[in-house]
Amino acid sequence: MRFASHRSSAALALAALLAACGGGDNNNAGTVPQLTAATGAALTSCTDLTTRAAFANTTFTAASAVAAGTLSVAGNAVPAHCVVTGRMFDRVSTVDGKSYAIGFEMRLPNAWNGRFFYQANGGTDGSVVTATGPADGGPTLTSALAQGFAVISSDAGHNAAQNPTFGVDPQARLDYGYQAVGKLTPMAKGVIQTAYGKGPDRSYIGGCSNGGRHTLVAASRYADQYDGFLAGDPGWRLPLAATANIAGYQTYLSLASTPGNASTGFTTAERQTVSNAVAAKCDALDGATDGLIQDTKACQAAFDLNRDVPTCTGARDGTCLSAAQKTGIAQLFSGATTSTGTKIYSSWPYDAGLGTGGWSFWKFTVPSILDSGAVAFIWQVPPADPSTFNGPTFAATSNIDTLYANIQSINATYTESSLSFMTPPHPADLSLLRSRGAKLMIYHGTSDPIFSSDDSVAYYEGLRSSNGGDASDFARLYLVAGMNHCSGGPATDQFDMLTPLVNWVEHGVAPESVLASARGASNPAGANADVPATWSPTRMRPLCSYPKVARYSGSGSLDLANSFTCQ
Ligand SMILES: [Ca+2]
Repeated sequence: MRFASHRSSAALALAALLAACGGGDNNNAGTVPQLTAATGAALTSCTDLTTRAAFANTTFTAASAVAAGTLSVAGNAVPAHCVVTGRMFDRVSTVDGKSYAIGFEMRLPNAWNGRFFYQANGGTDGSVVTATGPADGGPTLTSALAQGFAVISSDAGHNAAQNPTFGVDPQARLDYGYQAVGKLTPMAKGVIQTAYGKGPDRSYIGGCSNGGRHTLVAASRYADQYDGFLAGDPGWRLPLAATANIAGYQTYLSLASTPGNASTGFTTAERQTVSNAVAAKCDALDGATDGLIQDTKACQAAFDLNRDVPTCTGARDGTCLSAAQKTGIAQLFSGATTSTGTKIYSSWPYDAGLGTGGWSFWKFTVPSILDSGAVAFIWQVPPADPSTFNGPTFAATSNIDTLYANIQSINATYTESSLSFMTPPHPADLSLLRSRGAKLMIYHGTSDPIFSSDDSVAYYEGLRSSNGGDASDFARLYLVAGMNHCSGGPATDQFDMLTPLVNWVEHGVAPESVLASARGASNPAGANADVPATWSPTRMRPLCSYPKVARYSGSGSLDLANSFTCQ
């Protein structure tokens, strides 16, 4: 309700401003303010923080000094820092009788850069991941902690053993959805104040997958708390994505040559055949036949599954698709629907990264082991009975129309639907974020098989249309050609997007492009097995601010970023 009341007052103020200026586009009046840069400070206490830092509903369990080099990121020693652990809002659920708390750790550099980073984690949370603060979704060469940020990481209100049945408790649902971020943020800023003698000058939040979702939810709900938002492959409509993935799983089961094995409904050889057919139509559209389809939008118009992939005349042998496969797979790429034709989630772009193991894992394995439990316990109303639940059976046999209705339901115990607590309210309205001078950067792999880059494009187009057709003064989107879910795929999937975000927020340097590298053999953060052997292991590309795409200049190495320009 706080958000709604703020929004209406902001709208009134904006209307008054527009009237004074003689009109203009909604939300897009005037230039955005420039925020000042953060200044650093030295850590003044550590082991005494458990007693010095006192906050309501908070128990600090330990604080200890961590020597330089104890942690490393991509072989680089993380500088000396202090780690503080604790939990907030200890409670016993009146619904399931179980104990819950919001567990966290904070890592506070001895040499602090004056900034705070909220590390938003993936999956269904439940683990206090080491708070190094990844600077993008995949294996990175740097981290927020190594760059001098004070970082917090949390389990978002339940532990790993409570996954996914924590959803039986309605408050644990809400903490996971958005409230843990709201509860932890002021506490974390208070700890920083105690540890350094001043609070953070600038605050950032970022993560990939569910962490990208947390980030976009925070951009709507907590725009007053953060100056920079870094959302990777965001599952910003996660319950819908999971339901659509279960629908897709059932389609692949119906096409399976081995009953019960969804991966035989669209085999590795068949997926590579489709990838090759897509590349044949689309790779050169960006000027370079280099295995990367940069012009994703043009590709969707150029490629036709039915026309461009051979139809099997006999048995399936990996070089063709059966007529039934073409119908079923084309339907899933255009977006799984209910029985009455309502699109559940999103379309998916055809891309060159469909033949990878990552694609297979998310489409054929995850519905049974992750989507099923999340839908059954965390999102549907009422939740399933943990004593009789079977994930594979749930994924294979649930009626999709029923799931689609149940994730939008409420009752007297579960008073907020999953689409309310999991997704950003009023996603196209970031007027508070923009008017404060805060900035949002989103990246998304075009071969992501669980959250569609089309859905991030839809989110960004919503921002553009509510800002007179241009949101680039406060929000940018970068599509990563070929990248699977947060990393992997035939892609340049290694990049530091946090540094450009800081430069934009604090110095006004608009990030027209971000430099990205392939993770070939010998990469310090670990090699990506999907990098083709024909590429340099350090191939580089500019990731371009949407709607621009990286186009080949016509000369120069296909492995060098400066052979490409954003157009
Ligand atoms: Ca190309």
